[in-house]
Order: sequence, then C-alpha cells, then structure tokens
Amino acid sequence: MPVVKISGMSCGHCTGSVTKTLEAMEGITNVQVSLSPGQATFDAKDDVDLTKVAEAIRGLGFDPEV
Ligand SMILES: [Cu+2]
Repeated sequence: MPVVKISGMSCGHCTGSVTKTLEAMEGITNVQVSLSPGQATFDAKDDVDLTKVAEAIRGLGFDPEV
C-alpha cells in the first residue's frame, strides 16, 4: 500500500479534496488521508503511476513527497 507524505494540508477541507481527487483516479481504492501526519495511503493497481498521483495532489496546491 503506497504512502504519500503531503505537506500543506491544514484542515478537513484539505484532506477532503485530496481524498476526492485520489478516489477519482483509475486503479486507486481505499483512500485514507490524514492531517497529522500529513499523508495519504491507498491501494493501487500495478499500473498506477505514482508520479501522476503526486501531480494531482500538487494541482490541488499541496506538496506531495513520492
Ligand atoms: Cu484546509
């Protein structure tokens, strides 16, 4: 299960938008996003490109570390 550290999330809206965005991505399920520590965990099929996941998170204005 991938773990992506994310900086810049500060409230439930932030975690909610990351959760929604990741859940909408093909091949990603069981998304859990936490504020403390700032991170996302999820199940990903083998063909999921984590750099795309990071790009999507960055597009929301947060700073992922993959
Ligand atoms: Cu927020």
